[in-house]
Amino acid sequence: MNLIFATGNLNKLQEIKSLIPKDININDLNSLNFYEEIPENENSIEKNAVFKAKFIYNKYNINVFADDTGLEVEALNGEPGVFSARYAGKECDSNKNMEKLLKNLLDKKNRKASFKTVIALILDNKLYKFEGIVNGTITNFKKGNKGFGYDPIFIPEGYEKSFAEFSINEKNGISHRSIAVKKLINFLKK
Ligand code: ITT
Repeated sequence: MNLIFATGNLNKLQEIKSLIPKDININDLNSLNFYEEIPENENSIEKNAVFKAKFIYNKYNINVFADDTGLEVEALNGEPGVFSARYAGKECDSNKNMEKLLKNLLDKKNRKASFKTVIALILDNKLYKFEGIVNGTITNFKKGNKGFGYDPIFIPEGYEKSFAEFSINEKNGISHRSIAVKKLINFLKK
């Protein structure tokens, strides 16, 4: 089976490729000569995932899935959530996003947070959705240099190290993305 993964994020691609069995062939957007950024203007993680998958499906009429992920922090009423990628504004990057988040949590005792991934799959013109959530806490400062995005400031429940201190295989053992991907794989194998 051939599937396009509609992402511009090479870290996600690497994580997902190492979870998907070899008989499911994943190609990225470069294989379609698509190098643009797909807009993410919806008001939920689920809707953004669906938008990204539909955007590519409508353009290329090809089986495709997309991943939208957000970090939801309890003491910030679920922020950055759908704004995770652009939390620190237009010129943001992961460091600026993490710094803003740590600053906003400076006076907060409640450090609870969760990562949520929704994968939207369009297969033979039908839409399917798969969700993965992992609970944890936000650190006081960045720890570790593996992973990507908010990984250095997120400690999953039951652990003492941040996701950026996990190897890719360890992260794939418990992460939000891996929970959603495993549901996707089970569905595709049926
Ligand atoms: P797409 O092309 O797939 O949309 P993206 O990087 O824009 O890639 P998202 O909108 O899903 O992806 O991600 C929102 C933000 O959350 C972004 O800043 C990511 O770096 C971050 N993020 C996503 N998955 C993460 C993970 O597993 N660990 C840490 N941060 C993550």
